[in-house]
Amino acid sequence: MGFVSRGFVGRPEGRERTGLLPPGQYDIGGGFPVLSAGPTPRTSLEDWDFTITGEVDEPERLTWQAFQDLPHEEVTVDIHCVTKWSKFGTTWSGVSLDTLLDRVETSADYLLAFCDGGYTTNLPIEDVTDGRAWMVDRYDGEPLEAHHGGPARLLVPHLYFWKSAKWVRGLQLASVDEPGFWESLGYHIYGDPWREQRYAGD
Ligand SMILES: Nc1nc2c(c(=O)[nH]1)N[C@H]1C(S)=C(S)[C@@H](COP(=O)(O)O)O[C@H]1N2
Ligand SMILES: [Mo]
Repeated sequence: MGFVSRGFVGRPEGRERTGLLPPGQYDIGGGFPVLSAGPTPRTSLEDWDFTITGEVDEPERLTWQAFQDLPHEEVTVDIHCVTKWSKFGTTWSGVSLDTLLDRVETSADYLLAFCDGGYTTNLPIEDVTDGRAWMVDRYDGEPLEAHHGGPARLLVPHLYFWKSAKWVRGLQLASVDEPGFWESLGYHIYGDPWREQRYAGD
């Protein structure tokens, strides 16, 4: 029975843990490395907000309380870092990007997530809708620790983990796919671990 983890029993929405390793990855087991391009920013929850801007009819702004009041889902998924570690069966809780993007009218096809500290990452909207991405504020039943992206971060588990931006403060919607931080530095514009899209040209 040891193999029956919480993520293994049916959960309707989202991509669940598969126990499969994408090419070139290894299982890090119980570890959970911290990978940050700069210092951990600290924004108080009173000052925190989440905005959806850019090509939208009306920009949206949520306070921390308004974000908390949105329906949260628990998801258990595998994550895959471009530095080659993967971690199976990570459990998070957060707001589906379907729920967040339903709050604006847009014809945009892409978004750029922006963060405290200046990090950005680009994503097709198709990749963050239909139960494939969340703004998570809890990990393993606890509030998300600051070094792992708290108060809230993106979780886009079907792409390399650099797309799961930490300390996210908003989404800028656009009709063009603008490279974010790592994508501008030679990492792949899309980053599918199953196709091993680590670097531009892969
Ligand atoms: N804001 C921000 N988000 C970020 C990063 C970062 O440096 N800044 N690093 C990315 C990378 S490369 C990875 S692998 C994951 C690491 O998340 P973790 O530190 O919780 O393991 O966060 C991603 N999100
Ligand atoms: Mo990473």
